[in-house]
Amino acid sequence: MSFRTTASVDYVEDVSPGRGALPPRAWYASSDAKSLSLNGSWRFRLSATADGEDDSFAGEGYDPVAWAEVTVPGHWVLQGDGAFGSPIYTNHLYPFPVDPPHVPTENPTGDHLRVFDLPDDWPTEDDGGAVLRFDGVESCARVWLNGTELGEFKGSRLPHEFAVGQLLKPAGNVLAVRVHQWSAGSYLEDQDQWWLPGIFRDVTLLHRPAGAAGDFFVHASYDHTTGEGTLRVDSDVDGRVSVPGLDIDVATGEQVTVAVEPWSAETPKLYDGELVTAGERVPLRIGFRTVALEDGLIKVNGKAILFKGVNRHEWHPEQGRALDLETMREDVLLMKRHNLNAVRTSHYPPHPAFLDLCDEYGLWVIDECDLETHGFTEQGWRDNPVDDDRWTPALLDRAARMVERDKNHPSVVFWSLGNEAGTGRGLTAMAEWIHGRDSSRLVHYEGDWNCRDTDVYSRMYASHEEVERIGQGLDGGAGKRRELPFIQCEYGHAMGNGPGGIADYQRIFEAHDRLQGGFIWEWIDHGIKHPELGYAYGGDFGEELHDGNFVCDGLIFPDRTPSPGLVEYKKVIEPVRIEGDVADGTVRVTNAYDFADLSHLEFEFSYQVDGLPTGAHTLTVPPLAPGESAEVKLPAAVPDGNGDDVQWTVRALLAADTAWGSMGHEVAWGQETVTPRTAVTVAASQRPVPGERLLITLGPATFDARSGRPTTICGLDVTGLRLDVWRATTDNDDGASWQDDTRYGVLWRKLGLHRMQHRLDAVELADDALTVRTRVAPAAAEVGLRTVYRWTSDGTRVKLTVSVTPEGHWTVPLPRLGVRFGLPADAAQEVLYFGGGGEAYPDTRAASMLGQWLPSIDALHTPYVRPQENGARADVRWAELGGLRVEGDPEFWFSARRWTNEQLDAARHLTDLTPGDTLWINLDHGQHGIGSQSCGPGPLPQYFLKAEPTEFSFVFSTTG
Ligand code: IPT
Repeated sequence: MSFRTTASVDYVEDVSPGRGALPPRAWYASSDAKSLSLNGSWRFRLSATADGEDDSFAGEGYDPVAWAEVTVPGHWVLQGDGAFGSPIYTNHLYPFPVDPPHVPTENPTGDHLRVFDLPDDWPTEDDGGAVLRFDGVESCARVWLNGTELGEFKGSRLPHEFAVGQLLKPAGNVLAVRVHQWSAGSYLEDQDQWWLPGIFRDVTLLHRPAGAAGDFFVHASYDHTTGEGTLRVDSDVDGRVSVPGLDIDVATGEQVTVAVEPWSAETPKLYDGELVTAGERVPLRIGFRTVALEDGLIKVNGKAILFKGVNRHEWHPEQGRALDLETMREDVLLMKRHNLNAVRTSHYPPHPAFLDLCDEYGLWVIDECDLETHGFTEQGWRDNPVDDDRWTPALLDRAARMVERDKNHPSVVFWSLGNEAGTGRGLTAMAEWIHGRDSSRLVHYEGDWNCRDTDVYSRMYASHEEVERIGQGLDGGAGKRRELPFIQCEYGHAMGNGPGGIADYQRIFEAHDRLQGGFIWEWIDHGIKHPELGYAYGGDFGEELHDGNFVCDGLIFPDRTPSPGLVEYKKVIEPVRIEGDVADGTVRVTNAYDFADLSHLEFEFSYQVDGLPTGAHTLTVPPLAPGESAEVKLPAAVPDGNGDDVQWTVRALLAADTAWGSMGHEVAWGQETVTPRTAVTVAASQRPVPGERLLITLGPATFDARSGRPTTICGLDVTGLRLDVWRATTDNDDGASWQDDTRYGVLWRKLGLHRMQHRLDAVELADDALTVRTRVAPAAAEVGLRTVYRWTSDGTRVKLTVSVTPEGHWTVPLPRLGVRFGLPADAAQEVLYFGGGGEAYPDTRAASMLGQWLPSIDALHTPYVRPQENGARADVRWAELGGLRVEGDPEFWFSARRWTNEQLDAARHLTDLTPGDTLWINLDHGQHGIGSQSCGPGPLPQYFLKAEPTEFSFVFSTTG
C-alpha cells in the first residue's frame, strides 16, 4: 500500500480544521473508565518535506529498524542534539513567505510510531468503545491506527479525539502519527514564541464504556444576595449528580439551589461531587461563582474585582512547551506566593491540568484561544484569515475546542478570542458562538478597540497617562466601549531589567473603578538551555529571521528563579497596605483583597537601628473586611539607639499553613523611617603631602600626583577611580525597534556616553584638600561634564566630594552618575551594607526594604539572559567590603561586579562574562529609571536622571 502523490498532502494546506476527529467535549479524568497513557519513547523519522516518505510506515508489520527515538510529549527540534533540526524564534514575522494557505516545500515532517499492547484488564470490545486523545500537536497531524487512517487535524494547543474502539487489538497495536511543522494552521498560530513542532502534550487511549458520560457542562452560580448556589449539570448522557458536602443528589439537567460557600481566586472553595451515568463515574470539582458585567464593571459574586495578573506562556528551558504537572504546579505556587491573582493563558489554552491547579489554588483565568495572525500586519492586514470566510470554520473549531474542553473550570472567567489578529468577521463569528454557548462568562479580545465583540475594553502597553484618562472616562471612543470596564491585557514588559513604573500603574488602577487591573507581560523567559551559551534565544540557532532576546521577557528566569521584577510586582500588588503615620505613632492597615478578610494573617512589628532589628512585637490588627482600614497604635516606644536612622517594619505573615504557602510566609510589609539619619562629617584637618615616586598622601589615602587618582585607600589598592555615567544598556533602555526618538539607550550610544574621555585640567594641593579638576565628555560632541573631585581627611578617614556641572546643550538624561573604581579581585567575597535589599532602580524600588544585608559579590549579579545593567542596591547609607567602609552623603546606589560595565555591555550571553583580576565598584548618586520601553512606554519623567549641577560625597575609612 505504498504510494506517493502530491495529492496525499493536500490537507496540509487546507484551511479546514481537519477531518475524522470527534466533536469537542469536556476534558476530564474518569474515576472508573480505563485509560492508557501512550506517552513515552516513540520511534521517529524526520523528512525534509511533507511528502518525503510514503505512508507505508503506518501499516502493520512495518519495521522501523533505522528509525531514531523521541520522547512524547516533546518537540523533536529539542531532542536528538540538533540531529532533528532547530527551534526558530520570531515575534510576529512568519518564518515563511506569506501566501496563505501555502507553506514551504521544505516542511519538516516527523513520522512517529508507537506499538502498544492493551493491559490485561482492558475491557472487551463489546463493552463500549475507545477514543484516542491528542492534547497538543504542532502544527498538523495525520493519524493511523493498525493501518487504518483516522483523520488529520490542526489546532496545535487544542485536543483532538478519534473513535478507535473497532480497531484495537489486545496486543501489537500500531499507532502512526505524521506531524508536519508547517500547515495552513501555522497562519493562525503566529504567537510571539519559538516555533516548536512535535507531539508536545499527552497521547492517551480512553476506554468509553457503554453509557459513559461523554460531554457535560457544570453550571454552578452564586447569588451573593442570598448566599445560595445553584447547580445544574447538563450531560449528553443522563445520570445523577451528587455533592455529598451539600447533600445534593439530583438528576442531570435538574437544577438545585442550596446555601454554599462561593468560589473566588482568594477563597477557592471547591466541592467534590460526582456525575454518575450508566457506564461511568466522573469526579467533579465544583466552584460556585457568578461572573457578570454590571454597572460597567466586571463583577464576580456581586463584587468588582481587580486583576493582578500575568501572561503565561507554557515554558520549560529543556522541554519547551511540553510541561509536566510539577512544573505547572510550580508556576501556580510561585504566582500565589507572589500575590498574583490572575493569569491570561497567552496565547492559547494551556495544558488542561494547569486549569485544575487554578481552580484548586485560586487564580482568575482569561482562557485564550489558539489564534494569532500578527504577521499580516506587515501587509496592512490584507488577506488576514480572520476576515476571510474560508477560514471561519477553522476559527469556530478552535473556539469550540477551547470552550468545550475548559467550560467546567470555575477559575475561567473570560474567554479570549486570541491575540493580535487584527479585526474581522471570523472573530465576530467566534464571539457570537461563544456567547451563545456559554452565557456565564465574558468575552475578551484586545485587537478591536471598538469592542464590537467583547465585554471589556482591553489594551496593551498603554501609557500611564492614557490609562489614567481611560479611568476618568475621557478616552473618547465609540458608544459601546464607553460603557465597558478596562483592563490592560499586557503591560509592564518584563524583558531584561524591569519592568519599571508598575507601582505607578497600580496606583492608577486602584484610583478608578473602571480600571480593573492588568497582566504583566510575561511570566517566564523562554530561554533554551544550551551547552555553550547558558540560555539560547532568537538567532542562536542560525535562524534566517529572528527577534533575538525579545523572547526572554519574563518575571522569572528560564530555570524559574524569580527575577527582581517578580519581587517588585509582589510588593506592588500586595493585598494589605501598611502605611505609617510617624507623627501620631500609628500604622494604618488596609485590606486590599476583594473577598478575603485578614484573619489568615498575623502582623509582626519591629524597630531597626542602623538597619538591625531590635526585637519583634505582635501587632494586633482587627480582621478587616475587604476595603476596610484600621489605625493601629505602634506597640513599642521608639528605641534610643544612637538617635539616628531608625525605621519600623510591619510584616503581614500567613498565620497558618495554606495550600500554597507555609506559616510565616510574608504576604505584605510596610516600613517607615522614624528618625532620619544624620550624615557623617569629616573635619578637613589634614594636608595633602607630596612624597616620593610622585605619590601624594592624604590621611589614609595615597594618590598618583599626575592623575590625581587614588592608588590606595585605607591600605587597599584602588584603580581607575573616576566619574562614570555609562550603564550597559538594558532592554528597556534600548527600546523596541519600532519606537520613536525617545529610546535613550540608542541616543546615549549615539552621543557617545559609553566612550567618555576624561581630560585632566588640574591637580591642586591646598592646606585642607586635594582637588582634581576634569572635564568628562564624548568625542565629537560639545556637551560635557565639568567634574571636580575634592579629597579631604581628618587623619583616619578620607572624604571624596564630587561636583558635576554639565556644559553645553544636553538633550538626554544620563544613564547613571557616580564614581567607579577597581579593587583587587580577592579583596572581597561579600559586602555588608545598610540600604535597600535586592536589586532596585528609581522606578523599580517598591520592594527595596531597608536593613543590613550581606550578599556575596556573586549574588549582586542578576543573571538576565542577555547581560545588561543590573544589581544596583538603593538607599545605601554605608557599605563595607574588603576592610573598607564607604558612607554616602546623601545615600547612594551600590553595585559591585567582577567585570567592567563595558564588558557587561558587550556580552550577549551570560557565558560571555568571566571574572577578571579586578572587582569593580560603582557608587552612584543617581540612576536613570528603567521604564518598559522594550515594548511600551519609557520611564515617567520623575525617574529621569537629568544632567544638572550635582554634588555628592563619600567617606572612606577602615571597617571595625
Ligand atoms: C505583544 C504581543 O501580544 C505579545 O505576544 C508579545 O509579543 C508582546 O507584545 C511583546 O513581548 S504585541 C506588541 C508588539 C504590541
